[in-house]
Amino acid sequence: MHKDDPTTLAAAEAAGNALKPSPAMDAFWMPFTANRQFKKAPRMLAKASGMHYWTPEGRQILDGAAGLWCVNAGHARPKIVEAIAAQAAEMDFAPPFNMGHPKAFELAERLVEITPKGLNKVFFTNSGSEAVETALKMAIGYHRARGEGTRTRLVGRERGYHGVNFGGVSVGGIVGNRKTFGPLLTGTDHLRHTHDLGKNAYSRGLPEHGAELADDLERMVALHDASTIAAVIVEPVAGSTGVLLPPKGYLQRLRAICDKHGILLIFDEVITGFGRLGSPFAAGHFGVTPDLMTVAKGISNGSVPMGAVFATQAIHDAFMTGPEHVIEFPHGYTYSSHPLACAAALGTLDTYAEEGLLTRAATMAPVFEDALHSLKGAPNVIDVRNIGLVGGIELTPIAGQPGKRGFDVLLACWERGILIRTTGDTIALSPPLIVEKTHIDQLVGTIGEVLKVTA
Ligand code: PXG
Ligand code: PLP
Repeated sequence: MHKDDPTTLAAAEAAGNALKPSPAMDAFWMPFTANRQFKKAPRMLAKASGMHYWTPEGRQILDGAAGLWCVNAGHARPKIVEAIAAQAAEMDFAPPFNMGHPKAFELAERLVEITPKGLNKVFFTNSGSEAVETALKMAIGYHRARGEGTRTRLVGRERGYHGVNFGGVSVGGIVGNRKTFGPLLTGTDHLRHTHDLGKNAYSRGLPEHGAELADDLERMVALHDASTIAAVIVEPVAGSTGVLLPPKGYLQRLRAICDKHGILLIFDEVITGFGRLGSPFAAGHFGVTPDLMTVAKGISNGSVPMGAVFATQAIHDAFMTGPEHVIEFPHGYTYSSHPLACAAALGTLDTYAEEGLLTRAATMAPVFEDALHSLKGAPNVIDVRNIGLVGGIELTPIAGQPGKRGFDVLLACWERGILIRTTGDTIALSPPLIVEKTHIDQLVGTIGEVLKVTA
C-alpha cells in the first residue's frame, strides 16, 4: 500500500491512526526550513484534495496558504490531474532548444488572451526565481540591443522578494537572504519599502499614505543618471515579507517616473498573478501595465513546476535582429516549456475559466476582509491588512526574539488543523480561490483561539 492512497488513509483512521510516518530524515536538507527543529517534530503531509491536506495519520488540515501561494484552484483538481497523466503517457519530454511541441505554443496563446494588453510574448521557465533572472536579463539585453548598453543598473525595493538566485537576491530586499552570500550583483539599488504602520495600520484594501515613496526612483536617477538604469522590479503586493500593499497611487507614480526616464518596469506577479487579488493579474487590477511581468505558482496550480515571463512586443522585437540562423536571446532552461508543465497549465487555465476563479477573489474579498478585521483587538495583533484573498495579520514580536511568536502561532495552528504561512511575526493567509465562508470562519476562528492561548 502506498501512503498517498486514500484507502490507506481511511484504513489508518479506522485503525486508530495506526499508520505512522517513519522515513529516515537524515539525508534531505530541507529548503527554507529550520531543519533541526523540523526533524525533531516533523510536520508531514501525505494527501491533498480541494481545500484540504491530510497527514500520513489521516488528520485533516485546512489549507489557508494555497500550499505556498500556488494552489489557486484547490488541490488535485481532475482536469489538471488527467492532463498531466495523459501527457506523461503521450510524450514525457521534448528538447526545448531548436525543437517545439504543440502544447507549448497553445499554452502561450492561451496565456496572452488573459494578460494585460501589450504583454503578448511568453518565455517559459520552471520557477519564479528563474522567471526573475530571465526578466532581468531581458531588460539589460533590450537596452543593449537598442544601443543603450550603459543601462545595466537594476533597482529593486527593500523587503522585496524575487526568489533565491543571484539576480533575484541582488534586487531583493530581505537582509537575511542576502548577507550570507557575499557581494552579490554590483550595480543595484533599492527603493524604500512602503510599509508604514504608524500611518496605515488596519487599512482595508490599499493604504492611503505613501504614494510619494515612488519618488525614491527620481533620487536614484539624480544619483546614478537614468542612462545607467535598466529596470525597476517590484511586487505589486509584496507577499513573502508580510503582505505589504501598495499605497494608493504608488504604482501609477512609479510607472510615470519609469516612462519619463526610459526605465523598464518589471512587475513580479509570482504571487499576485492568476486571480489572487480578484483580477487575473495585479497589473490589470491596478490599471498599471509593466514592460515585463514574471509569474509562476498559479500558472500550473502548483502541480508541476512552471514559471514564465511576459514581455511586450517592443522588448521581444529588439532582440529579433541579425542573421536568422543565430540565437537571438542566449538563455533558456532544459525544462523550459516542459510537456508535463504545459499540460498541467492548460488544465489549470480550463479549471480557472470554468469556475470563474480568476475573479472569484473579488466576490469573496468582502467576507474575507470582515473576518480578518474581526481579529483587531486580539492579543498581540498590531495590524490587519487585506486585498482580494490575501490577508496579513501582524503581531508584536517577543522582545529579543523576532519571528518566535509567528512560529509559535504557526505550530499551534497546525496542531489545531489549519495550515497558515508566517513570515517573521506576520501571519499571511492566501487560501485557494475556491474557499467558502465556512473555511474562512474556521481559519480566522482558529487563529483567534491560538492568539489567546499563545499570548
Ligand atoms: N518572486 C516572488 C514575488 C515570489 O513570491 C518568487 C519570486 C520565487 O519563486 P520560486 O518559484 O522560485 O520560489 C516568489 C516565491 C513565502 C514564500 O513564505 C513565498 C515564495 C516562495 C517561498 C516562500 O511567502 N514566493
Ligand atoms: N549544469 C550543467 C553541467 C548542465 O549541463 C546544465 C544543462 O544542460 C545545467 C547546469 C543547467 O540545467 P537547467 O537547464 O536544467 O537549468
